[in-house]
This record gives sequence, C-alpha cells and structure tokens, in this order.
Amino acid sequence: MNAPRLRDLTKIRRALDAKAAELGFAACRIAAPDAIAQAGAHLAQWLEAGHAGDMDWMASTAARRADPLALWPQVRSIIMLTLAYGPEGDALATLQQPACGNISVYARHRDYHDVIKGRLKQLGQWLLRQAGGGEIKVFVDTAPVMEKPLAAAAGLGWQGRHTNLVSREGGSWLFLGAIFTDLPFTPDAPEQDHCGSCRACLDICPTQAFPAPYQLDARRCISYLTIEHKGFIAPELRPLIGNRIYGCDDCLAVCPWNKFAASAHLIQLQARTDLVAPGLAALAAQDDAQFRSYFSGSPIKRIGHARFLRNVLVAIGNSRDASLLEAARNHLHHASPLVRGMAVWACGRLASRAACHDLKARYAAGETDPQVLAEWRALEVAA
Ligand code: B12
Ligand code: SF4
Ligand code: SF4
Repeated sequence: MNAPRLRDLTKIRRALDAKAAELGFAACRIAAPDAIAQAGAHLAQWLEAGHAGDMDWMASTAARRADPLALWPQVRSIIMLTLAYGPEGDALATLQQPACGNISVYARHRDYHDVIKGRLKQLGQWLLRQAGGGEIKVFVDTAPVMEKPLAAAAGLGWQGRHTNLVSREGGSWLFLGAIFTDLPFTPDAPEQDHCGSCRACLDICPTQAFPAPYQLDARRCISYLTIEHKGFIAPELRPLIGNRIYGCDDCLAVCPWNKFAASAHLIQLQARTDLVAPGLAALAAQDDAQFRSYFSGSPIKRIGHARFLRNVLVAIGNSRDASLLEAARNHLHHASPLVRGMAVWACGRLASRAACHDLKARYAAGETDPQVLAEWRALEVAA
C-alpha cells in the first residue's frame, strides 16, 4: 500500500473531527510525538519526591511514559481525544449525606476504559481506511503514556492547577484517549493556561494534597488512597476522607470552567442511579459474590472486595451515625486484616468508651496481625 500523500492527510484531518464527534468524542486534536519534552523532567521530579506513593508502575515505566517515541519508535502523530462525562447535578451533593457513600462521578457508570477503547479502535480503523494504509495503536490509560501533557500539547485544553486537563468548552469533566499513528499529520497548536488567579481547586482539597500549584502528592490524594493504595490508610488522613468511598471529585467540581461542561451524553457514561448515594450499611453487608455482581462492569470491581470494604468502613467511622455501629462490628472477625483493622477504627469512632472496652475484651485477644493489634491499641488510647 502506498503511503498517503500529504494533501490526502490534510483532507483526512478535516474529516477526522466530524468522525470523532460522530463516535461521541467532545474534541480531537493532534500532537507531535516530541511535543512533551518537559513532562519527562517533571515526571522524574515527581517520582523523586515520592509523590507516586506505592504506584511503582509509574517509576518502572518512566522512560516510555516520558517519551512516546520510546514507547513506539514509528509514531509520527498522536491524535488526542476528550470525552465528556459531566454529572447531571451537583457532583458533591452526596458528601452531605454521611450515611451514604460518595462514589466519584467517573465510577458511577460503566468502566470508561471499556467505553472509550472501543470508540478509539473504531476511529483508528476509519483513519486507516481513509489513508489506505498506516498503523495505529490506541490507548486510554492502558499504557505508559502521559495523556494530560499530550492533550495539552495538542491544544485540547491546559493542565489546570489541579493537574487535570481543563478546556474552555468542556471544563474538567473529561476523559482522555490517544491514537498513536505512523501517519505524519501536521500537529495542532497548544492551548494557553486559563487558570488566571483562581486557586479554588487547591483550596477545596480536603487533604491538602497539592504541595504547590500544578503538583499533586498522590500519597495525600483521596483518589489514590481509596483506589490505588492497597494497605492501611494513615490514621490522620482517615477523618479527612469523609464518606468518599471511591475516588474524589472536589478539585474538579469546583472549577469555574465547568459552567461550560457538558453532561455525559453516552448512555454508558450516565450514572447508575443506585451508585449516586448508596447506603453504607447495605454496601458493608455485601459478601464477595454480591460485591462482584453489584459492581460488574464498573471500575470499582477492580479494587476487590477487601479494599472496598476498607473504604466503606472509613466512611462508616466518619458518619457519626451510631446506627452504623453494627455494620462495623460485623467485620471485626473478617478474614482480611485490612478489613478487621478498619472495623476496629470505625467502632472506636462510633461506640461509647464502655462498648469499646467490651469489644476489645471480646475480639482483640485472638488477634495476631500486628497492624490490627496496633488499631486495638490506638482504640484503647482514644477510648
Ligand atoms: C497516576 C494517575 C493518577 C494518580 C496521580 C494523579 C496525578 N495528578 O498525577 C491518582 C490516583 C491520584 C489519580 C487521581 C485522579 N485521576 Co488519574 N490518572 C493517572 C494516570 C494513570 C497518570 C498521570 C500521570 O502521568 N501522573 C504523573 C504526573 C507527574 O504527571 P502530571 O499530573 O501530568 O503532572 C504534570 C504537572 O502537574 C507538572 N508537574 C508535576 N510535578 C511537577 C514538579 C514541578 C517542580 C513542576 C514545575 C511541575 C510539575 O508537570 C507534569 C507533566 O506535565 C492518568 C492516565 C495517563 N496514562 O496519563 C490518569 C488520569 C490523569 N486520571 C484521570 C482522572 C479522571 C482522575 C481523577 C479525577 C479520578 C477521581 N475522580 O478520583 C483523580 C484526579 C486527582 C488529581 N487532582 O489529579 C484522567 C484525567 C482526565 C483529565 N481531564 O485530565 C486521566 C488522564 C485518565 C484518563 N484517561 O482520562 N490519577
Ligand atoms: S481528588 Fe480530592 S483529594 Fe485528590 S487532589 Fe483533588 S480534591 Fe484533593
Ligand atoms: S479551579 Fe481554578 S485553578 Fe483550578 S483548574 Fe479550575 S480554573 Fe484552574
């Protein structure tokens, strides 16, 4: 197959936007593979500072992440796409209902990886048909690709002070996807930073996870703590998590550019109504099979039942709702130390001093896990 002539690519480029829109994408722009030279240095600084926490996969893939040409030497153009997933109402409304769990907007529906990847493949296949040849690779958070700097370099928006991509047309409720191709398109111009003097996202962060504007310490971010982090959450951070049981949207939701954001129009990205404010007691009562079936097709299933229960128990501990004590107590003998430990903490937050002593007398003696034993000791100090 002959390589497409540049004139053909200009024609294809004009048709690409319409095809992307037809597939549900909000916008489509192109970056050159060498357009994010600075991002590698920032990534290195971020890793060096320990801001990745225990996401070891960020460091082990850093060289390819920093340089698309290291990931795929044949790449000549990177087509970046946004897809809108804005909520219908106030994304933070459930934070006012402590007996319910707040699930971040991006996880209230089908797993976006599945929804977007299929569309990227369709767009990529269309492109290859138009060009009469070439190669593509599609990515949506599925490979070591720095999607935000690439999207900014392509002109889809800018990385706001909260580090996520914001666009003047779409605000910050945007997923990103990438098509790498060996077709040599002319790159689009980058967008400027339009944060101005605003710092709303930095100020609202419940855990003060931004050591400086445009830098996030993931170890303090509730999204990291509830999704990526596998172990015990530091005791001083637990009260700040409130009822956020999967991810966090505070810094996105407060962004003034969201007045231009579109709600999700793809049916697969519209919120499941039962995931907008699910009751904590009901979630805590699910066994492993019920958890898997309830969250089938949802990104929440990926973290597994024990980690999810850890999050639910932190929220129960923060609820100040004594009627949820029973739900916490039921997990004091759970097989997972992570769940037992958080059950101890939640009981300590909800039970009376006398009840805490009774629980300890009943359950702590048989405990062998050092971290759970530490939770029992801390409960004694608090009680
Ligand atoms: C790791 C990761 C996380 C981590 C770390 C987040 C982070 N900010 O790095 C955690 C688990 C915390 C996370 C949380 C979330 N994530 Co996330 N995450 C990613 C992932 C896989 C990689 C991001 C990355 O490369 N981080 C490394 C840092 C160094 O890169 P950076 O953030 O771009 O940093 C830039 C600047 O901050 C600056 N910088 C950084 N350090 C320094 C230091 C100095 C000195 C200077 C000057 C500058 C500087 O330069 C960097 C390069 O341009 C991407 C998918 C992908 N493959 O890209 C999704 C992605 C970024 N996540 C996404 C989403 C939706 C979220 C959440 C909103 C989910 C939620 N509701 O809970 C939150 C938002 C939290 C936040 N404020 O960032 C979307 C964002 C879409 C968008 N519009 O931008 C992405 C792109 C996935 C997708 N395909 O849609 N995420
Ligand atoms: S997602 Fe939440 S915890 Fe993380 S930086 Fe944003 S506001 Fe802070
Ligand atoms: S809230 Fe303000 S500072 Fe943060 S990304 Fe939006 S405009 Fe920028």
